[in-house]
Amino acid sequence: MKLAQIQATLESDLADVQAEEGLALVRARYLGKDGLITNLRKNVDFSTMTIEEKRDFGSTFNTMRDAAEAAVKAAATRIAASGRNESLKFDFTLPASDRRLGAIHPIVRTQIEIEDIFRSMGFTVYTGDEAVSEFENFDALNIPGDHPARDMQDTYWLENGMVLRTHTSSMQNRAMRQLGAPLRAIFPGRCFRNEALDITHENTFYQLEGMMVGTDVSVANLIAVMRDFLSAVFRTEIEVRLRPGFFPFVEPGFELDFRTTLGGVRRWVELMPCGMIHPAVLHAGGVDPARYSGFAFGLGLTRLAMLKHGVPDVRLFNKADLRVCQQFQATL
Ligand code: FA5
Repeated sequence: MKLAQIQATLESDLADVQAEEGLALVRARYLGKDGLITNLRKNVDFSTMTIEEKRDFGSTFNTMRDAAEAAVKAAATRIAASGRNESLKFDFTLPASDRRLGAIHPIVRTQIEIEDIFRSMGFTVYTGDEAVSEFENFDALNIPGDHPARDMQDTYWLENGMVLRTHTSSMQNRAMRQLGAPLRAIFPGRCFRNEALDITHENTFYQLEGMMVGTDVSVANLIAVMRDFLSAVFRTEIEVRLRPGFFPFVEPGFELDFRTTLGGVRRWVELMPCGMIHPAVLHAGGVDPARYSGFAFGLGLTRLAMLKHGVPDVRLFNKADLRVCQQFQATL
């Protein structure tokens, strides 16, 4: 092959190559031990050449070899910059270079914060099951089969007779049986109701239940714990008030409101039902109601996350809409 021909094929071979592996082959073909350019020198019979001819050949050869090396180097740079180096294997041990790593979901984030606050007040975090027995979800909570309160929580029944828990109160019985009295525990988790969906109702949402059982636990303890807890969540002094509320598993039962300045307006916000645990519920959990009393509350964790982060529609939480998620990425 003539010099000009070798140069031309080298250029076209380099233009075609897309990966480091291919480039190594091209380099070997021209500049390797048995390469087309290398062989040009091997095949010359220097014995028949004058000194001048030898000098000319040496200079032409060196120029050509250096130009070929430079062209191979330029191709290597191009391949690296294109990011299409197929010969590179993905190394899972490398540290992440992309800092957009995602963020903790605002509900989970709120849950973690609340767990920390309650742990600091001596509460245990207790997780339960999402599928529970009818007994745990209803009967143990003083809601027998014919009780109208069952209709208020439109229930998903499983074929095996169990239910997708409609509220985290379904953990109360199990906690009393397993932990015994006295106890302080919270149970965060997902609940399910066959609801008509709107901006405040999802069929899958989070609650965070809490209970404190001891020898002389009173409504005053309930108010104090709730006030401290909410002040820690909102990082400002919070006032609370109780209004009467009805749930078969508490007596007396309350709706708890809190007051703070949200969105520039100082107002009462309805937050959670709570009350003193009904003696029948203590009894069903193996706790002697003559000796122990306690309070329980059922916080709408999803609703609290909405309040805390100004989310206007509960359905946004379950939609996995990146435009929503990315806002939390920036703020959390
Ligand atoms: C209960 O579920 C009771 N178990 C709470 C309770 C616990 C009372 C302990 C007394 C003692 P309720 O159905 O009101 O109560 O639900 C409690 C909270 O869960 C509501 O205030 C609301 O914040 C939230 N919640 C209820 N249904 C939904 C829903 N479909 N979507 C989102 N949040 C909901």
